[in-house]
Amino acid sequence: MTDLKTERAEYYGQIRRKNMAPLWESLHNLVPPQPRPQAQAAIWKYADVRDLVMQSGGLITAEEAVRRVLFLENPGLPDKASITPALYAGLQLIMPGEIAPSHRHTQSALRFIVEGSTAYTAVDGERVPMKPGDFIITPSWTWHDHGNKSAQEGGEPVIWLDGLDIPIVYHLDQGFAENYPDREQPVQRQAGDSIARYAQNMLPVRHRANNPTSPLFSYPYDRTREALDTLQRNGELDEWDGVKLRYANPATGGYPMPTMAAFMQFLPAGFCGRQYRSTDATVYSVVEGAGVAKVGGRVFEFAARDIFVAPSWATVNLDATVDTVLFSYSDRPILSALDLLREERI
Ligand code: 1HN
Repeated sequence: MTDLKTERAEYYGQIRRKNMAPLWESLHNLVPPQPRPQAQAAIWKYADVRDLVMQSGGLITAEEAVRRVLFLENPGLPDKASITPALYAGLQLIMPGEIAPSHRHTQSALRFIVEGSTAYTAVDGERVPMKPGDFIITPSWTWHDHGNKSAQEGGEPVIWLDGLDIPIVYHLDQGFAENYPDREQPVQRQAGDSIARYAQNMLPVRHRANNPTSPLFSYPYDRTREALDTLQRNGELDEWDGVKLRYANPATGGYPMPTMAAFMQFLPAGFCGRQYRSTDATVYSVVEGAGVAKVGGRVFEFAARDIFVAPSWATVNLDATVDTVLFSYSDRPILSALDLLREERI
């Protein structure tokens, strides 16, 4: 027995020197009966992190930082700039009068505005206002810069949640980036242009609806909230999800971007959600209200502006103590495209 062990160890040493390894030693880890995420369920309480985000405003300018962001790192994925294996999350701060300079990259980004109303983001020549609860996309390879009103114009610090596909793009060695020659890209379309073209249940007459990226950049919260509110008043209530909608590419009905899905859901006061799980690890941002999220074995009491994450295949129960609205995003389009997505309503 010991002889065989020694013999095998020697043999493993020999094959390692040839850049090979024995599958039989790792087969059970490589092909588990169900996902065993290294990512953990975790919560970032806004009350704990807001001051730290604000402090960064006194330590570095947006110009120097390029993007002044504290990213939220999953405690099970240290040093990987990952909140889930595929996705990144960060809290970005822009102070009055600042500009975060224009650039573009292959990574896709979404912005979910958390606090402050005076900033804008420019995407492909159009400036889009940023208001709390708005969902805004910066598709792959689109020029983008952010700005804020000056203090004299009433500018206030603005904080948003960035969601990007950084880890998966990094893992696939697909990162390309460029800086725009000027700090800001020129404004080429008037404010409201993309909403007028794409958010009125109409499309430009010759629009070709085959792009996997939404032509609509901004999904303002007042419209989202009204939709959820109407459905709720009309009696819609799923026992798992409450009232839940998915953000769509209006030209195709598909996801807003090829790598990230986003959702908004309303949970009425007293809602006690049934157990759910899915293989898309999901980041939640609390828009309004308060409640309890049970994620795997963990119990998170959440309040407005908190952020929490559910790993792949972790069970999730959502309870609301008062009327609650949750934004969430995940890598669902990737899993769907690869025919890997599984979900279970328990
Ligand atoms: C980026 O371009 C932004 O444009 C935010 O606001 C976060 C993280 C990594 C790489 C690029 C932005 C980012 C980023």
